[in-house]
Amino acid sequence: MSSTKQFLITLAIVAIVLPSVALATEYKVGDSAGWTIKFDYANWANGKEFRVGDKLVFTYPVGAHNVFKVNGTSFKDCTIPPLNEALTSGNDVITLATPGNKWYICGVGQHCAVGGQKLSITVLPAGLEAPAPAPSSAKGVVASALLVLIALMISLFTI
Ligand SMILES: *[C@@H]1O[C@H](CO)[C@@H](O)[C@H](O)[C@H]1NC(C)=O
Ligand SMILES: [Cu+2]
Repeated sequence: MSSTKQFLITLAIVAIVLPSVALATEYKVGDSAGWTIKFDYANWANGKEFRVGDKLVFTYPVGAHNVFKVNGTSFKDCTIPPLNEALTSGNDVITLATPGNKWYICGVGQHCAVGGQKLSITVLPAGLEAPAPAPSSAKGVVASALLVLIALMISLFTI
């Protein structure tokens, strides 16, 4: 096998493997406000594209808040799970492992029920095969570039 061909095969493999790594995004929940009460997390999540492999980072002063992953019913009703299920580090990183709807609430006092400290997101599958990303997003540009690269590889191989 020629070294050019080996190089192209290596590139093709990188192009296929890379997206799941390079395109992972870390979302700081609430941006500069962090994880707190009286913040519109529905509005914060609106328009964002969460994918498997992306991370959520909940930041707050230790003891002031916590994070529970709950189901849709508990989210709606602000039902607080047992305290030993809470994330409490003040810098809680959650890697989104599966597609679907995910719900997070704060279990301190009435923060969820009264303070609106609750986040609901929809996680999309990882990779390029999922619904087309918005063309303006950086992710979309990188993904498109990779698709072009892969198409180029295939055409080179068939010459
Ligand atoms: C949601 O979670 C609560 C508390 O863990 C549980 O009692 C309830 O059965 C769950 N509901 C569904 C629909 O899974
Ligand atoms: Cu709280």
